Amino acid sequence: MKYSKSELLKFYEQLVLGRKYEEKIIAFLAKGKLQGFFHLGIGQEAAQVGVINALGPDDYLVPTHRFHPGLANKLDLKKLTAELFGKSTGYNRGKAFTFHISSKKDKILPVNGMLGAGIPEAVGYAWALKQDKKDAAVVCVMGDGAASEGNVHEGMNIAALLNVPIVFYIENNGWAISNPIYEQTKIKDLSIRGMAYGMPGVTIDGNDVVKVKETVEEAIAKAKKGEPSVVEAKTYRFRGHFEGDPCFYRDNKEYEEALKGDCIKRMEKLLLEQGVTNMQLEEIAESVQKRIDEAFDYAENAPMPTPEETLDLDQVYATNLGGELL
Ligand SMILES: Cc1ncc(C[n+]2csc(CCOP(=O)(O)OP(=O)(O)O)c2C)c(N)n1
Repeated sequence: MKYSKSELLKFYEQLVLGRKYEEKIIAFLAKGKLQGFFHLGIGQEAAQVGVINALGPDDYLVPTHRFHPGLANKLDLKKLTAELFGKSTGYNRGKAFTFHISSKKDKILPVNGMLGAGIPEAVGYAWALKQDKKDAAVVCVMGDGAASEGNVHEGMNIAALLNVPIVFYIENNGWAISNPIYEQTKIKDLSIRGMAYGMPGVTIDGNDVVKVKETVEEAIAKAKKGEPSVVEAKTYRFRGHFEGDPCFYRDNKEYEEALKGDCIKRMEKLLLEQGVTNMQLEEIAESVQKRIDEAFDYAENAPMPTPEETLDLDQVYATNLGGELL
């Protein structure tokens, strides 16, 4: 194994942080302490944590509406949580909520609410990096459903043509709301779509955090040399499309099968084989839970934006452009 025990433990900690962060969101929704439309990435932590670890300090990320486990590991947990609560100390002063959180400082670009429409925007960011001769790339995340939108294909085509530094990262969780991947497209691996535009593509196991990190790292290095590509990470959406979705359309057997490949259980098995004790794993889980609880306490007690702040159109505009307002 190329990674030391402490490096693997760090991955484990990040996966657990992503999982427990969203479990806390579920608990708060159930208590009515948090409101809104949440799309959770439970089950998809490795596919997100791997990407976060592949990014260099100058690289940009365009996440999705389901990227909380990744963002929890990239951003300040208190400011992130305050944003989910719509508070004025959140990343975007409560104006972005879960969908559009962005941070210039952390190079997190905003998500476009129109599925797939953000992909040509991401290509534009990457093209700007190239024009400015920056040694940096954009990782543009999208779901399997988004990958079938027309905008994505326009974006991929122009990115390949202009050799812009971008990685198209498809986080394939098997479902687009109630539409399973096998009813959406005839192809088995979405990464082959790159071929149509003259770009390489690779499909990987998205529940293997190390594999995701290494593959995206390599794709970023190539993107910086003017070789964009497609990476598809196959994973599974454990929850419904949104919190409150009863998921009647999905066969429970499929879900139960997917649980066997849970990325956290896999990492636990690997660590135990390497001599890590259950006690060590529990200690990690406890310290992560403490950080999450503190972030939620902070967010609950943070001030709401004032009416003046809410109506400040400059702030609304800046938020939509990915401006960090604090
Ligand atoms: C243009 C457009 N059509 C439909 C929607 C509604 N919508 C929101 S999420 C979603 C499914 C997305 O599926 P996928 O890209 O696989 O991502 P996932 O939600 O599974 O992470 C749809 C259809 C939208 N936001 N924009």
